[in-house]
Amino acid sequence: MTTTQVRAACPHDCPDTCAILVTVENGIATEIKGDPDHPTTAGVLCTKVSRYAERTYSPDRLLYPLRRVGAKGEGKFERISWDEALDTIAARLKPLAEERPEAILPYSYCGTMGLLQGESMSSRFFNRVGASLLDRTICAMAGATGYKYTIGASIGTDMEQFQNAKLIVIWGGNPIASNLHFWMRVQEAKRRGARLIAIDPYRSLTAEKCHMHIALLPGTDAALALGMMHVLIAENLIDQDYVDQYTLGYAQLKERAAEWTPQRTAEVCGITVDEVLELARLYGQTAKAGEPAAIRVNYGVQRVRGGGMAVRNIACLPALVGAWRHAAGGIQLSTSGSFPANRAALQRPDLLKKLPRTINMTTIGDDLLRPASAAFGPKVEAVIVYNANPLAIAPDSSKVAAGFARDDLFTVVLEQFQTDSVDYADIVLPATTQLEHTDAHLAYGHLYMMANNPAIAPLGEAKPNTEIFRLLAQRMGFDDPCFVETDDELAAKAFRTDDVRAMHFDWEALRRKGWQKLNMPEAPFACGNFPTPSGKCEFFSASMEADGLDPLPAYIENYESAASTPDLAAKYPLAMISPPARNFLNSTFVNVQSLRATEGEPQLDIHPDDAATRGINHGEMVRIFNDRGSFVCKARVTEKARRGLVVGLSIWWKKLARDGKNANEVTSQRLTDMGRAPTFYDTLVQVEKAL
Ligand SMILES: Nc1nc2c(c(=O)[nH]1)N[C@H]1C(S)=C(S)[C@@H](COP(=O)(O)OP(=O)(O)OC[C@H]3O[C@@H](n4cnc5c(=O)[nH]c(N)nc54)[C@H](O)[C@@H]3O)O[C@H]1N2
Ligand SMILES: Nc1nc2c(c(=O)[nH]1)N[C@H]1C(S)=C(S)[C@@H](COP(=O)(O)OP(=O)(O)OC[C@H]3O[C@@H](n4cnc5c(=O)[nH]c(N)nc54)[C@H](O)[C@@H]3O)O[C@H]1N2
Ligand code: SF4
Ligand SMILES: [Mo]
Repeated sequence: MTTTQVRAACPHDCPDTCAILVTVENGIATEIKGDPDHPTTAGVLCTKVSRYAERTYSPDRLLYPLRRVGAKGEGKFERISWDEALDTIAARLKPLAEERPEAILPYSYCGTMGLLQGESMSSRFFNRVGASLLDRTICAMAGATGYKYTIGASIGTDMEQFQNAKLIVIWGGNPIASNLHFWMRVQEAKRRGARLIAIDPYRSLTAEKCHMHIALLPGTDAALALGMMHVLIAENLIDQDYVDQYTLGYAQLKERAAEWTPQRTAEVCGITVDEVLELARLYGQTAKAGEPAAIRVNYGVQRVRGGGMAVRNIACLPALVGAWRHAAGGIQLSTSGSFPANRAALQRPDLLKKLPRTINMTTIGDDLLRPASAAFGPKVEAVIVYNANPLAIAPDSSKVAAGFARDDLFTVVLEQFQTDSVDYADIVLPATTQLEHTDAHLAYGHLYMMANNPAIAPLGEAKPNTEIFRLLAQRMGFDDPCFVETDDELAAKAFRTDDVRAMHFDWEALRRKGWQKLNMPEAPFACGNFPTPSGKCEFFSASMEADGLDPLPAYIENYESAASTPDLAAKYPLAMISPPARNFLNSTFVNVQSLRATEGEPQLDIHPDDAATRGINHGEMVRIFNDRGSFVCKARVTEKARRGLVVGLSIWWKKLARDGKNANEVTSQRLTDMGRAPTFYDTLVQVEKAL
């Protein structure tokens, strides 16, 4: 018997990007555990990825190319050979590529976060074709844009510093579910005496464990941050020296914040004046005492109309109180901007002969149904889906399904499992999992470059995405040398060694060690040096003004709320949010039996008062609906949901739900104030007993 241990990295869309050790016995992966030496992983994997072997060896894996034999959506397929699959695809794509390449659309997101199996060979392929570009907005673009206007880039407090903070504000995040290794640091901080505050409309697993929980109305975070600024300024809790040296626009900010009295803030946010005061004072006084005050803002705040502005306002706070002076102070939204990934070398945008149109992945529902026009260009005639499950995860799902059901649309899906999206494919190509392919990773919660070595041979006839696009390029007759580069050759280009942060990057060394920290200062903005146009933290942003936005922190109401749309709220009085369930990763893992068993079935948390007025008892089936659609699930009557709020933890596979639907039946395709991103948590609904 031969036993080896292989160094791997978790591929999932999770800020923690864990370092993994895979035990392989006679070619079979028998154990998957966290690397005890990797500082943020610390030997711990979440429940989901501890089951990665169960997922990889699942009898449900797609192992052979398939051709659809039933109707679109029905999910009936027959096995075909790779040659036949590739020839069929090339035959459909070639004439389009010659005549109207923009009729071809890639649809991909972060099924894997790998730099190779994500966007490398695939982007080269679509760039060479001249296909429509995809605006990858579905997750983080609103917040990233608001943060960029203010701070300059997605750079923030190092996860490894948080245990030294004296106050930690967890703002619109549920790290116990979605950022476990950060939560481990928070626990350590708590043991050392730190206070924890959660700002979340829902009493999440995390909010439950904090000292203070502010359950504001969804989409009102921008107002809460303005109210905090008001109190900080009025009570002289700001760091005038930091403000003078390293920020821009304080005088205007002061005027703006003056409008946000604690009374007005409390009213808009649906909380008490005391809560506003206590939050601002705890934050300001911690910083004033020379202690580190840290904010972990997460993407939960930015899935509403004013999501970009909300993150921007929150990102102003650390500069106002000088929290950046400490390595353990400041704020983290994402650390991805610290990584000098060499996307140009991997993706080769120079292969584009001219700049094609861009289609926003958030509005895929409408865009698949759009006819050709001068403004839009050709209708979409072929979609190649990889690393994504649009049928389950995109908003306004009935439109998405109608789009993918089009008989004249040619759909190819590269997948590991028969997801809701696979059911609509004409051709299905089996993809390898992280145990079967090579990859290089950055992270968005820590600062380590990561390597993933293949632990086992590909199962069945599955192939890595890179290899599939190499083969497709060959079939299309693309003879550019970049289409024969191997995965190791790609990985060797993953990071830019001309950037001081990654100058020590060497793929051979990285793949042996598994991980390597970037060269980054401990406290990135202790002395200013913000990567903004002014080099300062921009309370006033000329770039925002140029982009037609309010240049100062502002509050933008939800598209749908009792305050902004009272008529709609009369019909649909409950605000619905659908944040991640702990045992799933977006829609990944929903088909893993043991994890689905833990989640039970799709549920909706509803406040006892809201349940009582509708005659709904705990455990009964309910129907959630609005003008866009409806879905059914089981009611969980609980005070975790504040009055007026319902919470459906997500993202369920539609076909595994009783009525074949999920929460995205009722979400809308409307976009955020900036970043062209989705507004999943800006949704009014009504709930009734299901018959
Ligand atoms: N287990 C697990 N982990 C995951 C994921 C998963 O699906 N499952 N998904 C991954 C991905 S892709 C992402 S983007 C991250 C997402 O993880 P987070 O960034 O943590 O964001 P969300 O999960 O969308 O929401 C987190 C919290 O925000 C709250 N929230 C909703 N609306 C508002 C609001 O208007 N204001 C405030 N203050 N809070 C609000 C929700 O109630 C929820 O408790 O997690 C990643 N990690
Ligand atoms: N209602 C509601 N909707 C949401 C959200 C929400 O909070 N509420 N969250 C949104 C957010 S934050 C995000 S990031 C998106 C996530 O949306 P997606 O990125 O589409 O995420 P998943 O649903 O996990 O689908 C990823 C798919 O990629 C596949 N995959 C994994 N690795 C590979 C590989 O190497 N090759 C190939 N070919 N396939 C692979 C997996 O099997 C999986 O089916 O969903 C969004 N949708
Ligand atoms: S999903 Fe997140 S917490 Fe779980 S193993 Fe992967 S990186 Fe770590
Ligand atoms: Mo996401």
